[in-house]
Amino acid sequence: MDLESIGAKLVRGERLSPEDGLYLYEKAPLEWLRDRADAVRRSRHGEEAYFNRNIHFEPTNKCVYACKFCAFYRPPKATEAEGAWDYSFEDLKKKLDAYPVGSLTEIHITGGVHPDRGVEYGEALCAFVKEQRPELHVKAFTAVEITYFAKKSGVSLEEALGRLKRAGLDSLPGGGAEIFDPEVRRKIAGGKAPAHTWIEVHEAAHKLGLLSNATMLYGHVESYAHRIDHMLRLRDLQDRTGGFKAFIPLRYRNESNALSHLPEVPAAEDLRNYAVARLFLDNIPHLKAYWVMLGLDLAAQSLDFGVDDLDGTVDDTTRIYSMAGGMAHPAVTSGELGRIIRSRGRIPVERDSEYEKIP
Ligand code: V47
Ligand code: SF4
Repeated sequence: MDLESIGAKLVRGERLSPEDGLYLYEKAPLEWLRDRADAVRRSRHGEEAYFNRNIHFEPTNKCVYACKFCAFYRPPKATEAEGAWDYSFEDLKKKLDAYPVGSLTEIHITGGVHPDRGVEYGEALCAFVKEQRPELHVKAFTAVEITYFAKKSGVSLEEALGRLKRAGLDSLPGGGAEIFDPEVRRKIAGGKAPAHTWIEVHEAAHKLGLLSNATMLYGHVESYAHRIDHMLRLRDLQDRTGGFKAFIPLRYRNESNALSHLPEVPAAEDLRNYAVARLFLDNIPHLKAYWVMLGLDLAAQSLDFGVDDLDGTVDDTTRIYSMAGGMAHPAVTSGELGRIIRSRGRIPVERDSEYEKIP
């Protein structure tokens, strides 16, 4: 195996094997990866790069789990003085009311896994958003939250998803995937839904017509082989269902958590990872650089390494990254996202949550 034979496969539009993927992570020069990933990206999306106008809502940071990388969670009995929050539907209404109709297209809802909440809570929350703002796409609840809802309410994953969909859920975010390998998962996220359950939730969602995203948390204790294994499991599921819209690699940030002794990977590693993801995951259409995690400069650079989507305006409504060492108040206007995209010679396109262009 060498770069020439992998390059020839890419030219022929042939799928890369796990061995090819590993070789690219370990041996390919960054410029080589950039040029190949950029060519594949261009063949799918031309010169266009996407963004949307969204906010996040994180109902609570109280969580029955204690993932080692997580700076956001607090134990369920924690008080406000200890940094815990638990917003009411009235609080959510106030947040929504701050945005005039037409200024947003999506709300992204995810948070800690509250011990008392089952699927009834998820249904009520989706229905409340739809009642307040029927025009918003509700992308809500990771597979980990949905697994807990189902267990708490004593229903199957299919039933939980069906009920959430009927209440107003439109799609699932990609969180909770972390790294699928059981040994790594045990070390960093022991206790929460295992890989096969995460996959089952997304498979069941896709079968119900709910689209979803997939993430990968990298740059902590995993190896390149673990990243390839993770993407292979996603690629296999996507072959079965076609329900993933975007893949979102998330670099481990090391502030205020139980793994703070681990250094963060350098920017070149983020770019390498985007490029390999674009080349290896040949069946997930969009590769998203979540600028909140990367910062705007690196997010702009990532557009040259296979990325075609920068996520949304966010408007300082998420604390998952700010608490872990990301930007303190993550917010940009759609104009700023447009300027960043144009700075890399690309055409900014506002999209809805299913990647339809908004004129
Ligand atoms: O699953 C938590 C990650 C995820 C840290 O679907 C951390 O459009 C790095 O999934 N360092 C939640 N990462 C966020 C998420 C997401 C974000 C944006 C868009 C979408 C989408 C999904 O955040 C968790 C976990 O992997 N995370 N703590 C940390 N210290
Ligand atoms: Fe809880 Fe999610 Fe943080 Fe894990 S990553 S501790 S499940 S909030």
